[in-house]
Formats: sequence, structure tokens, C-alpha cells
Amino acid sequence: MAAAAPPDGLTLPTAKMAAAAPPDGLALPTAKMAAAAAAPPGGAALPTTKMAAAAAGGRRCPRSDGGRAPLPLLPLLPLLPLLALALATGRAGAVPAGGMLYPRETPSRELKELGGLWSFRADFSAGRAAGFAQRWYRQPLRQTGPVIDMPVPASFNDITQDPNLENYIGWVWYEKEVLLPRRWLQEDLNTRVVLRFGSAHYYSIVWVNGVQVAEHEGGHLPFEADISSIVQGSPGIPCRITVAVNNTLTPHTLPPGSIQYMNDVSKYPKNYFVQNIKFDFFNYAGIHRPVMLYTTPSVYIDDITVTTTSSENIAMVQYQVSVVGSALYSLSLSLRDQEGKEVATGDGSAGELKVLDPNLWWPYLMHENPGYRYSLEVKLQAQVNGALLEDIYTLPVGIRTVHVTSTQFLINGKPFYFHGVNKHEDADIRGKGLDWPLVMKDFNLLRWLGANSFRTSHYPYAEEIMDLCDAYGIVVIDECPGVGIKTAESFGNKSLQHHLVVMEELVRRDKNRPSVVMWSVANEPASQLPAAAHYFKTVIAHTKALDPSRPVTFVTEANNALDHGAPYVDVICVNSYFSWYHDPGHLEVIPLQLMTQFENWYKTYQKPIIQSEYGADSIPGLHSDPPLMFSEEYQKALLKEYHSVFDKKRKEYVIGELIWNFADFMTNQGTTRVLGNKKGIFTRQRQPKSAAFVLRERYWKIANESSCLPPVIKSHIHFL
Ligand code: BDP
Repeated sequence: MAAAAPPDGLTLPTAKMAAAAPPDGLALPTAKMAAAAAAPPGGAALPTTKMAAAAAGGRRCPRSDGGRAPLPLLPLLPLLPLLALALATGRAGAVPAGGMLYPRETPSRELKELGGLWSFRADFSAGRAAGFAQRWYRQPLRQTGPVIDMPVPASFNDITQDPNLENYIGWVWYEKEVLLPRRWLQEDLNTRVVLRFGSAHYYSIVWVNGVQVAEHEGGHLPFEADISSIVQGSPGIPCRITVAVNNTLTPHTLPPGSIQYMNDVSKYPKNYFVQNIKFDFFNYAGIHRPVMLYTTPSVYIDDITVTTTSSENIAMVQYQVSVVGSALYSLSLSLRDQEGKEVATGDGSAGELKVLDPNLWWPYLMHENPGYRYSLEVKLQAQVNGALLEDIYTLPVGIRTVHVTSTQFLINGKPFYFHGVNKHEDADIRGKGLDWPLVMKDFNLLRWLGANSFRTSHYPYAEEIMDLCDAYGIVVIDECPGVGIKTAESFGNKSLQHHLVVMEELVRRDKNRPSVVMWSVANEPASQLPAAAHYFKTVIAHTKALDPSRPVTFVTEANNALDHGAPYVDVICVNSYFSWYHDPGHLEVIPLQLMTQFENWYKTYQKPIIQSEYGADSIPGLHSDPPLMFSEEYQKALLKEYHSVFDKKRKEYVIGELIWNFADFMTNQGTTRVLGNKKGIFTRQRQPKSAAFVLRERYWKIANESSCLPPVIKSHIHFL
């Protein structure tokens, strides 16, 4: 839609106006968050009823309350979710504590994807709180002001020509009206209708037909709500889904950030503020991943947990199934191979399946048939009011083991060397929105490169991406959004508690994925601060308690002697930028400095080490010989210096190398960033720079050396 010419009345502000939004106005959803973000150094007041009324007063909008005076909503904002919940009936409620199985169509479950164009409005009001003051969720969004079309999934930032939307901080509103199939809506059918968001960044509140159904803190992870009681009983009436999303980051969010108010009136307009972040990627926001409606019977399979062990020619698949809706049910399980042949059966909510001569899940380039997955069909039967209900869920299961020794990372008992990349979810126009052509291109490039692994720097990636890692055998270090934890405040108890919840959500989501071989709880925190000791001890212990089957790490850039978190990790992951941020331009220092880095870390901890980041920016097409910084030649030369040391140390205890970065990506503007970070070996449009060919030669060579198979030849892989 005509975003370039803002529709009348939307009053898209000028840069100055946007900046002038009062500090109190971020109107974060909870009292605690609001206080954190909104306490300006100059002592500007927190929102008052008067301000709320003023914010609401500038607009003539139809009132859904029959003309009564508006409630003093802003001070009540922290209570809004509760208020709305109280209005909801039946099963509608907060994010369930149970499982978060990826929605799949099965004989008992139907699915409707809600991708496409949604109505959208950023709340540019002074205070950013007009949406709450005027209760935009109570009626169609178009009735409370102008809307534009916004694609979902996508970040909203780069969709229009408006710089204020690109850099917007605060609440944005999305809405979609959907007609549901009649068979979902009859009250007597024991059908449950669930609304699920793959992720929205950062804080979301969701209403259905004006009733709040969900509230979720954090981007990058899914949340859902049972909306049966709201939609059932009214077939033919559209179901109106309204979502308010706020991208404000505070010292206690993950990642952390802070709002800084500029009070020097000789330099900044009144109430000028900026969002500061301590991480190096653009804080894209919006509904980033698919939104789905799906059904289950009212008694349903809520969660499945699977772990696998194997020895000789026998594998065991341990399972646990949780059921919600009834205590009287039976469960049967059937494990099938890729030909559909049943290889094991079981029953009950916990047990073990024995698989003879198993096809193990192997990483890409370690086996001619990588990523082998069985299908575990779980069937639930329950009697409800005399009727037999059946729920079926099919989970892909990869059988593999992971072990860490003092010098090796073993997958299925064989040494695994990570030759891979760090990525971002990032692309032109769509920002961090899931985009199938891009996802497929990236997997084809990874396999072309001979990469067998990546780290989800610096947040969990879409479930759809993780599915492909499982299917193609791409090994994943699964990182939570613990990036930019740099201040003492972000090591406090409040942040810690949130971090534990985020790890619970991440493990719940990805625990059954064979591709995930290790959790990373953070990237480059200020782990030299004494507070990091308790913090990482706690987060890592919690993660191990949630999932005893996988090693846990965090990625450090601290000095080995000063790092307070490293004692608790299973694998040392270290980032270094020799001859880039340190001794820029001096390629000759790399061998000595890198050797010293490895030896110091190993001497201190006797744990295997991954070079989890190294790299250099290069501007594609910029050439220089001898190599100078930012040229393609310099990037290549830097990589080669690192590689010569890796080759010595991978015979000892270095177990991996992950280039920074797979592709160029967008960052905040700054004097060291030229339209973003240029350390990609591919451009942001996914074209190879010279360094990509260096890495490709290397990765295929390593694959052939370390594979337990006859040589894998690039040209034998048909898609390359
Ligand atoms: C590392 C960070 C990464 C940055 C990279 C860089 O982990 O997020 O993008 O530096 O500066 O320290 O390129």
C-alpha cells in the first residue's frame, strides 16, 4: 500500500516528531518493564490518567463502550491483561505451560496458515499508548484510524519508505480477520482451536474478537493460545485477531537494551530518546514467523519428549508423552522407517522402543544418507461423554548420540569437526521474516560450501529452518537470545529469572531435534564481571537439568584468565578478531596470537575448543594487492592465516571453526558499518565473495579427510 505517501490521519511523524515521543510513553506492558524503560534521568513523570486522556483525545474514534467516559487505562495498563482475561470465558487463557509441539496436519488435526497481508498501524501517538487508551482491539483496526497492509511473516521496518517506521520503537498493531471452517466451530464436537505464533518481536499481546488470549515476552520463540471458547458457537462470524507488538528492549529483556533520554535542550528536541543496544544486528521487529490456527481434539497429546541411545546394532528410543484433557486415556506408539515399515511399537505415557540395525542420524558429509529420521506416530484414545476421541501426532525422530571428551566432540561415537558458519535471520526487505525462497537458497549455499554446521547466532531460528537442519544433517549449536549482556544490571536476578524462562522455552521447542547437538546460553557476555559466575552457573545448570542429553556452552570473547563463566561450560567457544579489531591490518600477528589463544584456553580448562567466530569485513568488488582491509583479498588472506593454525590444532583439541559470517547483514548505523556488517562470505543478496571459494575448497577437503566414508566428491552431489 501507499506507504510512501502516508494516508491522511495516520500522521506519520517526521524524524523529529518520532523522536519527540515522551519518554514515559513507551507504555510497556507491565509495570516493572515500564518503570525500567520509562524512568527518564530528568525525572519526567510516569504516565497519568490525564496524559492517557490527552493521548486518546486527539482522535475521533467510535467508542465501543456505549459512550461512557473512557476508563483511565494508562495507569491500569499493567492490569490490562488480567482485566481482559477476566472477560474471557472457558479455556481461553495465558500461554499454556505445557508442550509446544509444532502444528502438523494429522488425521485428527487440521491446520490453517494465516500468512499474507494483515492490517497494520504503528502507534505514533505521543506516549505510544493510544492503542490501549482507545482499545483498538475492541473493533476492527480500520475503524480506529488508517491502516496499511503489512506482510506476515516479515519485519515491518523495511516494508515502507518511511524512515520513522524503519526506526520505530513502541507498540505496533496487527490485525487479521479469518473465517473458520464450520466444523471447527460447533461446540459439541470436542474440538479445540489453537492460535499459534512462531515468533513476534519482542513483547506481544493477542486478542481474539476483543478478548485477550495471550501475552508473551520475548522474540524468536513460539507462543499459543486455546481460543475455542471465543470462536465456537458463532459459525459464519469472522474471527478477528488483533496483535500488539512492542520492540522496546530494557536491561532485563533478552537481548537487553536501554532507552536513553537526551536532555540537553541545546542539542536535542524535547523528550528525545534513542534505543541503545549492545549487539551488532538491526533490531528488526514485527510478526516474524508463521501464524497458524490448528485444531486438536479436546483431549490431546500436549507434548512428546524423545531421547536416543545406541550401541552396536541396537538403538533405544526413550519417550515420554503428556496428555491434557482427561486422566482416562490410552496411548500407543509406532515407529516407522523411511519406507514406512514399522520397526518398533510401544504403549503408555513413558517407555522405550528398541530398534534393531538402526539407521543412525548422521551429519551432512559424514554419511551418504545424512539426516535419517524415523516417524514416531503417537496415537491417543480417550472416552469423553461416551464418545471415543482420538488424537494422532507424528514426530520425526533421529537416532544419534552426542558425547564430549576433553579433546573431542563425538556424534555416534565418531569425532565430529564443526566446519561451518554463523548466520543471521536477515535479508533485504523482509528483515527477519521467514521467507521460503531465502531459506532454501541458504541451505543450498551451505551444502555448496561444504558446511556441516552452524550456530544460530544470536537467537533461536525459525522452526521451519530447524526442520531442514534435521532433514539435511546440518548440525546446530542452538543459541538463545542472550546477546549483548554487558552491564552489571543485566546480570541481576530479574534478568537471570527471565533467562531461565527463555531456556525453558527454547529447550521445550527444540529438545527433540537431532540436529541440535549443543545449547549456547549467550554470546560474548561481559563474563569477566564477577557477577557472571553465579549467573552462568545457574543458567547452565538449569539448562542441563532441562536437558541432560546435550552439552551446554556460551560463546566468550573474554580473556581465559578472567572469564567467570567458562568453568561451567562443556565446550569452550571463543571468538577472536586478530588483525581486525585488534592490530588492524597486521595479518602477520595472527599465527602467534591464535596459537597463544588456543594454548591458554586449553591449559586452563582441558576442554575442547571451537573457534566460534573469526572474520573480516569486505566490500564486494573492492580489490587490493597487497591486501588491505575491507578488500576481498584481505578477507581471504585473514581466513588463510587462521586456517593454518586451525590445521595444527585440530589434530589436538580444536573441534571446530565457524566463520563470521555466512552473509552480510543489517546493523544499526555507525561509523564502522557500511549499510551493515560486511563480514559475510556471501553478500546480503547471497552472491559469493572471493572468500567463499577459499572456504569451499577447505570445507570439502576437511570433509574428505575426516569422513568415515569413501571420499565424497562435490560433483556427485546432484544439487551442487
Ligand atoms: C562479534 C559479535 C558479532 C559481531 C561481530 C562483528 O559476536 O555479533 O557482528 O563481532 O563485529 O564480537 O562483526
